[in-house]
Amino acid sequence: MSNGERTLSIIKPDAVERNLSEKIKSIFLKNNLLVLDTKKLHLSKDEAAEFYKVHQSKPFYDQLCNYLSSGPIEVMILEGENAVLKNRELMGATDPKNAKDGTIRKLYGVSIDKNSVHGSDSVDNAKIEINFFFNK
Ligand code: IDP
Ligand code: MG
Repeated sequence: MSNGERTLSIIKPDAVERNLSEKIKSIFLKNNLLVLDTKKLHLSKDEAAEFYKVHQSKPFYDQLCNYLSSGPIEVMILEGENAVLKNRELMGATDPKNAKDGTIRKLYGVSIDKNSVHGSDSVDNAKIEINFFFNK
């Protein structure tokens, strides 16, 4: 049975490397986002480029793809009421320097690229991103 909105979360290489996965998941659970499925993997640069292709015109695209493919990541499907927006709020601003107290990026982010987590930015993109990793 499923009755909530879904979103995709990624724990990025900097956070996997520091063993922050369980701490980050506990923030989701405390905020009523259920972790429906999870997998750990290491993307190739081509796969990272495919995942981030919406950013291909940005000056930081190459750096972004190198970074996401630099080490293991953990991807998960989160489900709950307003999951997309709620996850974005829990993540905090893209640049950890601007993230509010208590957000994941404020707590754990190192820099604008090593900002510990990814989250889908809309319901439509969540579907595309979940399908990219989980085929569902
Ligand atoms: P988001 O992750 O908060 O949704 P986006 O604008 O979608 O932010 O950018 C995707 C990722 O690209 C960010 O998480 C960040 O790691 C990286 N990024 C965004 N803007 C910059 C930048 O100006 N310089 C370097 N990296 C950036
Ligand atoms: Mg984004």
